[in-house]
Amino acid sequence: MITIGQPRLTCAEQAARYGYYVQRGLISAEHLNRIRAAFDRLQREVKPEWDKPFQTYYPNVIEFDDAFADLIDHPGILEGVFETVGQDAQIYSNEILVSKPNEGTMDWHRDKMSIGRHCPNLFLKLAIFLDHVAVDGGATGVIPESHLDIYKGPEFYPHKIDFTAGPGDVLAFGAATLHRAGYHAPARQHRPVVFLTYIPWWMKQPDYYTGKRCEKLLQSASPLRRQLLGEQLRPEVSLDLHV
Ligand SMILES: O=C(O)CCC(=O)C(=O)O
Repeated sequence: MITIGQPRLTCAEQAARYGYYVQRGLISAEHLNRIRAAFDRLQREVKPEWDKPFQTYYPNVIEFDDAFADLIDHPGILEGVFETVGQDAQIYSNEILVSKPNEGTMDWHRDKMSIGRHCPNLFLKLAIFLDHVAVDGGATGVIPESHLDIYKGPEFYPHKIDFTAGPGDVLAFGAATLHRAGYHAPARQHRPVVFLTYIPWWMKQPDYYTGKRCEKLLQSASPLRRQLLGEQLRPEVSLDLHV
């Protein structure tokens, strides 16, 4: 194959350089339909952990329906995650955040700076979009290169990107990357996004993550899924080697 121009950056290279990467149309239409049906059922059957005027939060959704669980080891998702976090990746958290029409925007913020100040992209949060999200529909914003100087905040704001997503798009960003949910106009639909966060094996999962103890998930889990759930590292993955 003849390559003309510059080689494309890998996901890990984009994360290192810009603090985020994008995978457009990664989730198939069939899987998205399953996810939408599961989300409808979730809304009917589960009381959210919190329900604020601008946002509703459902944690640990992978335990609720296989449509969500099947995202954690989706080959395209793992390609970027393994490149960026490493072959020893596991889940840190998994939730759905529903943005709702609001008067303003969420504040720009960074996640888990105890991790992010040392190794920003080893705490990698993936936003997985079910539907088209317009620029005024609660679009997730990220600020390129904001992970490069954690002591700066407002100086970065003019350089924001509001991510206008399509169905099945994935936006992945590290802990130190400034991000937020943007303006959500009254006429726009509620905006559910599945968030999956991955960390390396040696980092601690939080207490509120319960997938590791979920019998239903563990019973049928492949060795790869057991690792991702945080139960057992795959035998072929060694923490003493870098691959
Ligand atoms: O809902 C969004 O688009 C942003 C979510 C967010 O800021 C977060 O998960 O920390």
